[in-house]
Amino acid sequence: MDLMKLSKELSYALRHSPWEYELELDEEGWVEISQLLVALHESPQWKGVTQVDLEQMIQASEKKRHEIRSGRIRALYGHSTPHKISKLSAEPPETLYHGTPARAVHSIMEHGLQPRQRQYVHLSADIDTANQVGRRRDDQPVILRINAAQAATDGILFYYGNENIWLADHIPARYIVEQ
Ligand code: HQG
Repeated sequence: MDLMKLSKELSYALRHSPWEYELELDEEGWVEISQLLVALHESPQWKGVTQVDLEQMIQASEKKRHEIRSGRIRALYGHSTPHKISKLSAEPPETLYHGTPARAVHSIMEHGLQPRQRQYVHLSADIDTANQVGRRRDDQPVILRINAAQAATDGILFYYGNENIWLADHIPARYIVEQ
């Protein structure tokens, strides 16, 4: 079983297009695994997929993108579905980071970090992660430093994605510094 391909299919279903799989995400993005498996089994390449495969997929992935709990599964971040997934706000680390292509920096320093196509802005807990995120779009991404503690004090909400990723609704430019 190609676990990376399975992970991509799951991210597509659980972040972007659940209706194509006749799935409905609940408020926190969960779906029943049994329903997901019914949908996957309709496709010849996923005919034999089981819950154990989903568990192995999560374990084998370098990034923790999905989570299984009590017979349900969800994507932890990345959503673009129209109904915003609700996340519990949490106290962020003092500093967060964001890796972005050089061409985006001017606009970010003017308008702040915006979620663009997704529901939330994605921030990285460390510079390595920010670099990885930025390299998806630019060989030499710019790493922005976010003064998360100050933003939180001023009332900006942050949400936990996974140990490397934090989310926010919008980060005004005054909390962002070019590294
Ligand atoms: C940029 C992947 C101009 C922002 C990654 C980014 C991450 C602006 C792009 C996760 C802007 C949005 C999310 C502004 C933001 N002007 N550009 N005002 N505000 N941008 O893909 O953070 O592998 O939606 O800098 O690793 O790159 O799929 O967000 O370049 O964790 O699990 O607009 O997705 O995870 O791009 O990536 P994205 P992102 P997975």
